[in-house]
Amino acid sequence: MPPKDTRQFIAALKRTGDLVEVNREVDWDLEVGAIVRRLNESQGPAALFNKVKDYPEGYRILGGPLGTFRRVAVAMGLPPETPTRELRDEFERRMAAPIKPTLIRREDAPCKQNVLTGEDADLFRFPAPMPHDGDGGRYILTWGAVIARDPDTGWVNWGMYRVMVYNFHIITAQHQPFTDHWSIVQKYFARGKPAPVVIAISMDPMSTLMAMTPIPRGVDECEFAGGLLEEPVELVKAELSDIPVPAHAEIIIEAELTSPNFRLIEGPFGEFTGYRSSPRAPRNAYMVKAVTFRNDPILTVSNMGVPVDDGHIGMSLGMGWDIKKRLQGAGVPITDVYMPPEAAGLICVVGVRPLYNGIAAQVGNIIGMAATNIPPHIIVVEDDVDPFNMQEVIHALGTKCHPLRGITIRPREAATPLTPFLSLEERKWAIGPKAIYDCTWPLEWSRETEVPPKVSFENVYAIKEKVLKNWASDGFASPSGL
Ligand SMILES: Cc1cc2nc3c(=O)[nH]c(=O)nc-3n(C[C@H](O)[C@H](O)[C@H](O)COP(=O)(O)O)c2cc1C
Ligand SMILES: [Mn+2]
Repeated sequence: MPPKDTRQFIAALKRTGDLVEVNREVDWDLEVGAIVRRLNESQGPAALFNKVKDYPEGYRILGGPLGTFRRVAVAMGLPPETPTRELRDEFERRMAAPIKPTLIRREDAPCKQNVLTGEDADLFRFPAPMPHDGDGGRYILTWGAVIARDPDTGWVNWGMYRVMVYNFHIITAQHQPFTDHWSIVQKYFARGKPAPVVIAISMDPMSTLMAMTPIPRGVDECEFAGGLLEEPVELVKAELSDIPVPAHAEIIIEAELTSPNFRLIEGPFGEFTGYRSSPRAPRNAYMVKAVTFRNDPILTVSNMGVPVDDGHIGMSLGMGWDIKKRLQGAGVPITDVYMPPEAAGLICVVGVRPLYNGIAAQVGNIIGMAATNIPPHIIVVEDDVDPFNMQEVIHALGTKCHPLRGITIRPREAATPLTPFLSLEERKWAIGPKAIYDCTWPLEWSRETEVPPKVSFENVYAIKEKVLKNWASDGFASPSGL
């Protein structure tokens, strides 16, 4: 069974050897961040910090929850060594079968074990880390959900937004304009009303993964989390609003965005691209109204930066899922889609069956229509290349993509303002170019005289079968696959 809260997830990671416990006292000020960062960059295990400076015994930090595909497998209740493609296939199967949440009683909800309101709702009770040297403050949410309810339809949205502690009862956050969360908040502002918002930290790992996944507008992320968990997510009503909150989260912050003009300083922050690319600036501020939390709360921390971290793994699965669905929905003859986590969400590889000319351009058009944080580099390969196999993809890019005919530039697309290669002006207006690399042979080239034959074991040897038959008895190991 997939773990249904952070504690079960920690126990599962311990069993599979994917967690190291740190029992000496560590500092929330940079030390936790530095350790998690180094683990990310070396694809190391998750870390459980059992003693955090200045905080009571029992207040722990889980660092790097989903920083490897192995840990995603554990979170899905699969064997940790599940190959990436199989893991992704199972992810897609479960995403196709969402399950509606259930509402449980307040007294059964662990997140209500402690309830503090007013002045007592003090954010410094929790060991929010200063994640990177150079960050503008302590970040209480680096891996969690910001939850809001559409005032027109009742639809409940979960999105992931970094949240900085401004002072003991004010938080600041940065919202990219195209997100669902921001569209909901705007509706309250249009009516001159404050927007009630709930922040959930340390939910079960699948719920958190759904908060960062581009689920279509109007659909609840929470139902997909249920699909991935293969059972309903349990929710409970918030203390001060009618927003349902995840009952097994470790920490819940209930807050209010009072007006679009209530802006206080936020950032900078070491971002998912592996750079610090957005400035310290006034951004939206939320007033904290209540905090509720489990006894001995465990804060989950992701430390974004140079790949590979939890966000990159999550984007590979979540954004890959969204793009693949869009391409399939448009009837493009694709073989598969893979977003290599090493490219921090900025490269998407699309495999196609080259049935007609111009498929690469069509792929670019459709991905360009996604109102989401979309990759600026799209590599289109044909069906002799496995999009999951970077050795094959990089070979195709080098050998099949004509630098003039093969690269299509879409000069002014919606872009994330965090994209490091954009000019300051482009970042400010969230606009930038996109490149599509066509690594398919032109259909009009003669297969006999123009397309050069690929000199691979698979392609050129008539005696392939004989070699394969004797391979193991000759003493060779199977070539490592994915
Ligand atoms: C670790 C992490 C932090 C993120 N922080 C932000 C952020 O601060 N602001 C933002 O606009 N998007 C951020 N994102 C991207 C959004 O979570 C993503 O676009 C999500 O789909 C938004 O959900 P929504 O449109 O349902 O609100 C972050 C993603 C990850 C993985
Ligand atoms: Mn959404």
